[in-house]
Amino acid sequence: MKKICGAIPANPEGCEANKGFTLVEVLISMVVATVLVGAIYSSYVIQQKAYTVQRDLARMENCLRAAMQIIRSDLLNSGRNGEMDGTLGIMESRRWNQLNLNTLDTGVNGFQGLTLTTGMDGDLAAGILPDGSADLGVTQTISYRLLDTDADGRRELYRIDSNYPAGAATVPAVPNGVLLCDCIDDMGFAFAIDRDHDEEIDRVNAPPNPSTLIWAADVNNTGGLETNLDSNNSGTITQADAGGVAIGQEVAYRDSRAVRIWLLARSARPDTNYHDGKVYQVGLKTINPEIDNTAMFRRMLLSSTVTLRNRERRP
Ligand SMILES: [Ca+2]
Ligand SMILES: [Ca+2]
Ligand SMILES: [Ca+2]
Ligand SMILES: [Ca+2]
Repeated sequence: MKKICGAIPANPEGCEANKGFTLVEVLISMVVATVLVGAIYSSYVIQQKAYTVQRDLARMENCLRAAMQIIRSDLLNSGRNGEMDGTLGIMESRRWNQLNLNTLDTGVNGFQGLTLTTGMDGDLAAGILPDGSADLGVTQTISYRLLDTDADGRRELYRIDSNYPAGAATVPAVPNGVLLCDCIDDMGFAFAIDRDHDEEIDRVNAPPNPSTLIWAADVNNTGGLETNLDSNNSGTITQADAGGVAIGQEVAYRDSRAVRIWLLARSARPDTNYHDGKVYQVGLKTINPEIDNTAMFRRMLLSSTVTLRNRERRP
């Protein structure tokens, strides 16, 4: 018959031992628990990091696509109902300082912008529209600029609209400006042109590809197009084009017939487990993250071409 044992003294003779855990067992349990909690925590951290990266990428992509859509739409409307005398349409695409709206800058802090105009209600001349309403002869000037107003190393893309109330600007330094994207690394534009006005976009007939388009840009920042960015006539603009080749006499923006747009976004935070070995071409600029020591940032490049609709009439 089993004896019921009291609590004290422990394990008197004849009693069935009421064993607790030994110190070794407790230590082993603690080690196992610690390892388990550690594994669960690292798995949580890894998942959290993956989630943050995915969220950042999704945000960049949404931002890029929305901005591209707005730029495309403005380009399609540029020069609307306008005369082909240079008073409506694309005005300039030069490099501007990232801190000062009115300062041209071909250096490292200079970023390519775009300015275009459209007749708000007809053309520049006041008069009566076909539907009988008054044509006030009002124009709308829209500029796209990259600025780093919050000095975080990434550029903010602003759409500056002359018809937008200056008092309602989102940033005081950018009157009439609306912030489209705050994650931009760089922006670029190139222009397909018709210099001889034969209604055909001008091409280069040279090896290796006959009839490649001239993609002109204002590399010397003078306000006219003088450089073909596709200098090796490969049909694409890459680092191998080494900044482009001269096309002879400077071409006015009113002779452009299509616009190529590049938008490059960059993640907010560096990722020490990530290495970007790609080289990006954004218009006239080559961006090599390895050389810039920014290879731990994720980037996303979006490019699109707009054929300008409002170029059929000439004075
Ligand atoms: Ca910034
Ligand atoms: Ca032509
Ligand atoms: Ca020029
Ligand atoms: Ca090329």
